[in-house]
Amino acid sequence: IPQAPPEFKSGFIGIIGRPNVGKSTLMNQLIGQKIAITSPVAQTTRNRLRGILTTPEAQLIFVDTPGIHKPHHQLGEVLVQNAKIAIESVDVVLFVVDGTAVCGAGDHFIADLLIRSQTQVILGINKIDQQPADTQVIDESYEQLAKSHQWPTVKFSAKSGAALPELQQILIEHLETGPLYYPPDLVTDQPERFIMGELIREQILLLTREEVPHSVAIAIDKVEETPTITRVLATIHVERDSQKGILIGKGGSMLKAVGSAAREQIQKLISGKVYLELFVKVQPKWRHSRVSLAELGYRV
Ligand code: GDP
Ligand code: K
Ligand code: MG
Repeated sequence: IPQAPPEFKSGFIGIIGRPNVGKSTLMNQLIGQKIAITSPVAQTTRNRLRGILTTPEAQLIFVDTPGIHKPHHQLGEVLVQNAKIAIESVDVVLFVVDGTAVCGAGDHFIADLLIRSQTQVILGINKIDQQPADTQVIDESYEQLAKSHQWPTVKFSAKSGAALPELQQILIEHLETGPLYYPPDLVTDQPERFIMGELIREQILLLTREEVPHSVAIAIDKVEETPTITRVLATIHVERDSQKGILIGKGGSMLKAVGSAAREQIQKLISGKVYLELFVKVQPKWRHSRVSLAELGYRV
């Protein structure tokens, strides 16, 4: 890693917020590459994932986190615990809220967590591209929150990119001078294999019925590079036979749809041709077992 110039700024920025406020979309936009999967489904993001943005003056290391909500089962508790650790271990928290709705109980729950930590907070109001014509009530609800804690506020759209340069500038202003933590051309701390698995999971989230998505875990069994094509073998673990049935679909149609969409995404990721082969395996109740969670690569 090259040495940073004298005035260079760097640091870790935790992206925190309720599910579906656009945290992962924002990180992808800021770093300019899709490394975090996004979808309208809550709990799309399971692991903490770093996205790295290096400019001539700064290196911003974004930590994307699963949305914070009240836990219902063991995976949920692990997710909230990880979010709390993320808050403590970063230099700045970017608290993302949904600008299309007023500040709600879920936002206040997170605000309480943030106040109890010592970390500097910046309030980010997202989705301004979709705000209703009269935003006064919405704006006031967030202004009140920001004012009582003296949080700087930025409004932007992760989707359209509006005001993201301003957001980036404010974030840099709140970082201290520091070293390059990662090589300037690196965009994520995760291995390519992990992102491949996530891109497969994203298509399952987008294409299958509600009960399936939360029960899947992807294992990349093999990545074989030849001069012309990259061959990827992956296993989709589900909890029940019925979910396996849904995932495979009539005559294999669902698995085929998931596979061809995921293949296109993986091709973009590696900028090359991909042959993707998917298997489905039933592994009951993996969500409740710490051993299985660890085996499948989740931090427990
Ligand atoms: P996360 O759960 O907070 O990581 O949210 P995601 O990034 O997965 O996004 C949740 C949904 O909100 C997706 O359907 C996104 O396309 C959508 N979304 C994210 N940012 C914006 C935005 O700026 N404007 C609009 N209109 N939609 C957005
Ligand atoms: K989501
Ligand atoms: Mg996310």
